[in-house]
Order: sequence, then structure tokens, then C-alpha cells
Amino acid sequence: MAYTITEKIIKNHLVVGDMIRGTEIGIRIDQTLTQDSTGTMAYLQFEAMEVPRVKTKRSVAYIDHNMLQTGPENMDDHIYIQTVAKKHGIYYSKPGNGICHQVNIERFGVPGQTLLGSDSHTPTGGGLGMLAIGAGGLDVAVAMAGGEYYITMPEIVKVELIGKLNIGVASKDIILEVLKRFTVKGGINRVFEYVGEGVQGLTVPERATITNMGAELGATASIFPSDLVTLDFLTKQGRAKDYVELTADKDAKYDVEITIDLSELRPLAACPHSPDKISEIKAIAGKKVNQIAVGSCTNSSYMDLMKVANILDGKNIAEDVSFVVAPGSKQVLNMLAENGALAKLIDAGARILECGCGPCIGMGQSPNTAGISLRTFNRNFKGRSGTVDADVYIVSPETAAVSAITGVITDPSDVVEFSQIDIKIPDMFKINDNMVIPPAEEGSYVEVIKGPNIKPFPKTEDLQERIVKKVLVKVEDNITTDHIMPSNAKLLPYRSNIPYLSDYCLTPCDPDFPQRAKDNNGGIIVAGHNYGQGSSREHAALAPLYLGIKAVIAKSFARIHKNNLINNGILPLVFTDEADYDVLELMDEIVIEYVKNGVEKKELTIKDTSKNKEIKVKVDISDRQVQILKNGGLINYIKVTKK
Ligand code: MIC
Ligand code: SF4
Repeated sequence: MAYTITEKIIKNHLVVGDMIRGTEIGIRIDQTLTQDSTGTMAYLQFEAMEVPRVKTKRSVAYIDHNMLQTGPENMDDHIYIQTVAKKHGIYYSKPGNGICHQVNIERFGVPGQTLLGSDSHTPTGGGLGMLAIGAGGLDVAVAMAGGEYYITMPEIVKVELIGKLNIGVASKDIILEVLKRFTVKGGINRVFEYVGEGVQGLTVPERATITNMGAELGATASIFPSDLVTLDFLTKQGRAKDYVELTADKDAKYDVEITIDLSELRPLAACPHSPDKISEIKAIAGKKVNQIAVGSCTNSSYMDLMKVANILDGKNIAEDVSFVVAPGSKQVLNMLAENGALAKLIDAGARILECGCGPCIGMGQSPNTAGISLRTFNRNFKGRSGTVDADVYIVSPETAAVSAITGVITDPSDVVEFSQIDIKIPDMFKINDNMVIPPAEEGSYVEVIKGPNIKPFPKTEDLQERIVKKVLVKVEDNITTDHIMPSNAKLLPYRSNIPYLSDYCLTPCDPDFPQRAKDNNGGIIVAGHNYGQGSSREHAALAPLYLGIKAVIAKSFARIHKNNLINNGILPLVFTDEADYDVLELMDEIVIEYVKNGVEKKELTIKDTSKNKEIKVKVDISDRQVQILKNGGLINYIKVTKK
């Protein structure tokens, strides 16, 4: 039997089910990662499971999202995560050590292993040949406790890369091309596997840029083979022992196949306000730019920043451009400092931030009113930058750097000097893990310190037999978790405080929604396609839970958010006939009867009593998820099944 890379890893980790496309399977998780903004909830949930020590091969808790520390809440969270990690067998990556995905690739990722992370860009690990998947915090907590993780056995998309990238074209342009072809909903329940001669020409960090942004396709994961390029990278990270070769068998069968001729690619951008609104840089060249930001888990590697430093060498940042760089890790920053590249950046006029997510999650550096910002990041959802009317373009580091000099969007392949810039992977990366704190050998004596901002997570209720609730908000297609639970410098410190956060739930779509939910004692959300795309933040389910939301009726859901709703006992219902979306209106009264029976049969009839109309909806979930919903959420389900 011939297998794809994905199938080989799944086969080695399969605990429940069979590798039949579209069916639910449970896989064993080797490694987990959390970051601070989803981590506090994940560890509160882990503590509730009363498992003394993690059962994974390696679990790492990163602090990278919120490091502004504008009040005590933030550092309180860090201390909670540090102490809970020490107690339960988890490595702790201190603030300043870098962005979880970048550091995980550098220091911990192992080809052929599975990685589950409470961050949607966890699939970055696929650049190293891991099956790396993003999930809600609760699912990660379960994996730390030794439980398997459930996915729909994915379709596997073969992306064959042929030819060689031209000068000025980057691996970022490859993933932007994939996004152009598949859109932000094209990856749901799919893994994108990269093969072909073009793969060999891409270094691990370049591969990681591609697997990182597979998250924007909505894909379960993206993966590259583990080959000599991987071995070279691991060797230079002092981790050759972690190498295993992993390639697809010659006759492996794929569900969908595409070919990208790298030599035909041109520099691309994702235009406002979606990662799949792709345009050639040429078509938008000449547009005046106010801000340029280099960094994020997509493009903050040593190679990325070396390219930028060398393009800017001896040049000046354009007069009207604010240029900011957030290195991906301490390793990257340290190497740039030692080899002089950091001096080149500073000399040119760059503003250097500490190693972390920074502007990518709206933690500072918001653009000016109606400003134009070029970013090497992965998401350009409206308002995510912190400026509601800013236009954010997602580009490669090359495009960012040349545009920083000219002050207008500039095609790097038009810049002659550019052809002299050839960055090679270094002979050795600088290895110093002194910002990674290992867990205590014996954790029972470690005291877990919880600051006053850390509030308990809201409790779910058993599924009701009859739901009578009003439609409290109606939203369109592609609503992101940034809409449902916005994140910015003001809100991120409250990620451990759901009551506080819930006052902001869905406010970018409808500022009155939280109050309306309170006035009506909860209700129902109506949505279009791909509801909940983007982040893995469980808060996008926990805040609605706190506000008494019983069901979301949508045309379709994004994978992680749908799981988060189910885990928190909220019904994810899908219109059988999409036209019925038009029937439901704000404040319509909805009656759902025989709920338990309907969930079991996976279809329900709901009644819009305001319109006197019956509407059929599907409950498109697995049998296991039926039981989770019937028990009022994953924690209750685990308690019941453990007995
Ligand atoms: C993001 O890029 O939106 C985040 C912030 O990294 C999130 C996690 C979060 O909301 O904390 C993600 O992608 O999962
Ligand atoms: Fe951090 Fe941005 Fe990456 Fe999310 S997408 S993990 S906020 S750098």
C-alpha cells in the first residue's frame, strides 16, 4: 500500500477509527504548545482534570502574544503559566524568547511526530515534517492529559512545486498563490502536502512560511517532507538526532492535485481585508505606504530578517514610512546582533520591537487613520491592526523591504540591486536555551500562583430538551474570531477573565449584541459561510457561552471554532437549505423542540414563530460529538466517561 506523508503519520498515531476520508479519527499527540493568550484558560482546564503530570513527549508553554504589561493582569498571567508549567511537567518559554511557532521549529519540532497547539498557526510545524494542528485550549488540555485528539480524516491535497523561484519572488508568494486558488474556505478538512522538485530548493524556514499560512486556507494542516534540507536545518540547530526521513510513497493517492510552476510566480499581495484577496504587486505598485511591519510567525526567521537587513544596508527608510521589525525569536535577534545585521536595520531607520507577536495581534503599532500598512504577517482582517479603517496588505519580506525604501508599494523583482542578495542558511544557528525553563522533577511541591484577574472558566449546562430563544445577531459570510472575540492591546490582558471579555463579544459586527444577550437571557446567533474562521481562541465560544448563547445557525463553520462550540455545549447548526438564512431576522423567536433526539439523529426542525415558518437544520457532527453535546460540553463528557 502506498501512503502520503500525512497518512504515514496518522497511521503511526491512530488510536480510534480508520483512515477513511470524512470519518472521525482519534490520534495520539506527541507534543503540545500553548501561548499566553489561550494558555491561561487551557491550564485552568488542565488543572480541572486533576492529572498531576503531562503525558506527552514534550509540552511547551510560550509567552509571546501579550507582553506589553500595561497593568498587573498580564504579568500575573505569565506567573500563573510559569508556575503551573513547572508543576505539571511543561517547559516554559519566557517572554522575549520568541513566537511559539518560530521557537518550536528551531528548538523542539520533530519530523514525523504530532503536535497540537492552542493557536491556529500551529501547522507551521509542518515545515519540519510534523503533523501539526491548531485546536482550542480545552482540546490541548485533554491532549496534555494523555487524551487523543479527534479530526475528520482529511482529504489530502497534493501541491506539486516545479521549477525555481525567480529573484525577488519568495516562499510567501507560493502560499499567496495557493490562497488565490483555494480561498479562505478551501482548506476545510484538508491537509496540503507539498511535493516535487521545487521543494528541495526551499529551506525549512521558507517551508514554514507556507505551512504557517495554510491556517488561512482553513486547512487542518500543511506538511513538507522531511529530507536532507530538514536534516541540514536540524543539524545546524544541534538537533540532528531528531531527524527521520519522511516522504510520500511514489504511488500515494491524493484527493486533489495542483501544480505550481515556481518560475512563473510573481511577487503577490493579499489585499484588504482578506488573506485570499490576491493581487500581483505590479497591479498595486506605486501606492503610497504609511507603515511597514516585518515579523509574525509567518516571516520572522533569521533568513527573512537577513534578507531585509541586506536590502536596507546603507539605505534610508522613506520619509513618510514608519518601519518596524519584530524578530521571531531570541535566536534570530541574537544572531542579527552578532553579525551586524541588526546595526544595518537600525541604521536604515527601523524601529526594533521585542521578539513576539506584537503588531500582528494589535499589540501596538496600529496604523494611522485610513493608513496603508504593508505587513509580512498572515492575517489582514478588518480592524485587526487596531485601526478600523486601515488597509493592510500582506506581502513578503522582500516586498516589504524594497517598499520601505521607496515609500510606495514596489515590486522587488524590479529592483536591480536585489539580484545581489543571496542569503544562505548559516553554518550553525546560535543555540542558547536559557529562556526556556524546564519543569520541576517533582512538581507536587510547586505552588501555582493565580493573580486576581484569573477568573474561573464559565460552566456549561446540560443540553435542554426545548430551546425558546431570540435571534440576537445576524452576520454574513467569513466572520472571523477577531469579530467574535476581538483582540487588541486593551482586551488581551483580560483573556483570563471571560465576564469582562464578553462585553466585547461580536461588537465589531453589532455593538449592542452583548447587552441584547443580557436583556434576553441569552439567545441564538445566525451566520453565513465559514463562521469562526481564523484564530483558535476558545474565547470565541466561551464568551457566547457566558452570554447564554444556545446555538449558532450558520451556512457553514470553520473547523476549530466548530469544535470549540461543541466542547462548550453550544449547538452548531447548519441550514439544510441555505435560502433559509434569508428568513431569519434579528429578534425573531426560535423554538427548537426534541433537541436531544434531533442531535442524535443529526437533524432538527426549528420553528421561527415570528414568521410562522419551519426550517430544517443539520447537526453535522460525529457520534462522539453528539455525546459531548448531550452531556453539556467536553469537560462534563470526560467526567461521565471516566466514571
Ligand atoms: C491569532 O493570530 O489570531 C492568534 C492571536 O495567534 C490566535 C490565538 C489567540 O486568539 O490567542 C490564533 O491564531 O489562534
Ligand atoms: Fe502571533 Fe500573529 Fe502568529 Fe497569531 S498570527 S501566533 S498573533 S504572530
